[in-house]
Amino acid sequence: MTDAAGTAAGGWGLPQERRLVTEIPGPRSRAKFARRLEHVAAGVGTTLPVFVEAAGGGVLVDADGNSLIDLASGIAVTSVGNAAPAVVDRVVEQAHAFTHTCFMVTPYDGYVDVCEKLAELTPGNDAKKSALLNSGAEAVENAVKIARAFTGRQAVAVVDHAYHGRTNLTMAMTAKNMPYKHGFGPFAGEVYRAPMSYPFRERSPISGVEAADRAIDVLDKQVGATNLACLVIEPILGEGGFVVPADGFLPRLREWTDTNGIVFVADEIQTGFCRTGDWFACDHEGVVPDLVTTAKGIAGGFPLAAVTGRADIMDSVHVGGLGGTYGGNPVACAAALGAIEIMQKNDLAGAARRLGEVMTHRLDALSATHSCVGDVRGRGAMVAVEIVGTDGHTPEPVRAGSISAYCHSQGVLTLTCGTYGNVLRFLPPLVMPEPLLEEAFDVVAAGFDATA
Ligand code: PLZ
Repeated sequence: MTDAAGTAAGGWGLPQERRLVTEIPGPRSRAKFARRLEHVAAGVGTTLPVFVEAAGGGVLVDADGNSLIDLASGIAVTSVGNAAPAVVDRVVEQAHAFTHTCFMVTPYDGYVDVCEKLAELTPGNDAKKSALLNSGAEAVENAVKIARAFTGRQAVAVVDHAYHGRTNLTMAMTAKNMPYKHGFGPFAGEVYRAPMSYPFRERSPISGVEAADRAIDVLDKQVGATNLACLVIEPILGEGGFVVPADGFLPRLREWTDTNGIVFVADEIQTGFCRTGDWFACDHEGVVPDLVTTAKGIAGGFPLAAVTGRADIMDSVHVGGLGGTYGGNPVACAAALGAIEIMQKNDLAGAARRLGEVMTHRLDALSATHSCVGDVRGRGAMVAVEIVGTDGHTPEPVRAGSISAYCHSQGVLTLTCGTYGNVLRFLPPLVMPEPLLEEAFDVVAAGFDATA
């Protein structure tokens, strides 16, 4: 067991094991779920209806005493492990000192400390500044505000299969209709979509640079580069299916935005903070964005998000133009400082690479024996498998869902994603003990067999 996993497990005494004592969900979870249905709006979905009562390291313990292996991390959030002691201790200490002042009313150190860390850790060596917010969607909204203020332009470019959030502007920026947008329009204007590099679904092989030129052509012809305030792009698509663009795609887009005075915004909300085996996914190809949006992994489960970028761009907004009541809440900032400390001390980027090797190895083996495996892809501990029909191409969301449901029934929490809903994605906490990850993938493999 690694130091990080040892700390996470030891601190909270939760055995790092899969343990089933009832069917999933068990009777207590089912009773609680009935109450949930009575009181919680139907529009709020549920992936797996077990009620969690404790979580630590790589496991979730439910109301019936089942211990599930966590391959979701609350959608790429608890990278440092659930209830990581370094996070919890700082949170408790901060909560005893004070819980809120509103940074715009009276400032405090934690907010500034997080901004200093963000300047140090995000790509690029220019002077950088940050603004702190509550959610990923809010960070994306603010990045667009800042880009518009800086450029004096209005248009926003995004790509096919993108996911940027559920607020009105970010719904417009998100590609997928169901469930994110259906019936919720009208959407914000001045958002334009360009083709993405999606190697597995290209009709014929196309390089990253060619795919970028295809996107640039659409934006040049349909919007005009000089009308664009920003290009907002996830360096690896998250909800859209863990799509890794072909090498050269992001660098070519970066070059084009630079030449045309367009602010390049990397949405690293899902990919950031060691998830992909680097601090940020942009690091892999040496791409330095103008602005980076972060959230999720930043604070070990507390609601915190940020826009970080070149000081001259960040400072182009008038005083009072950015903010919000809770943005950079002191307790969330304390959590972030604890989470970042764990990532640095325990080299969680290295841990992500090792976990990624285990997962990729297991999925490659499945691909040799199961024709439904269309594509195995991802980077670091952000890995996915795209499930297809016998033609090797047609998306099979039902099969992906069945495999996921099998995993759930056996005590392994998996997620699906993708425009076609046919992608199984794996996001273990980066402190996951390797034997536990291997056990989880024994279950995943059995799920492929059981649904064949
Ligand atoms: N940008 C790249 O991944 C959030 C969404 C889950 P919020 N992804 C999980 C769901 O169904 O709502 C996300 C993301 C990227 C932005 C966001 C939005 O972040 O914190 O959920 O607002």
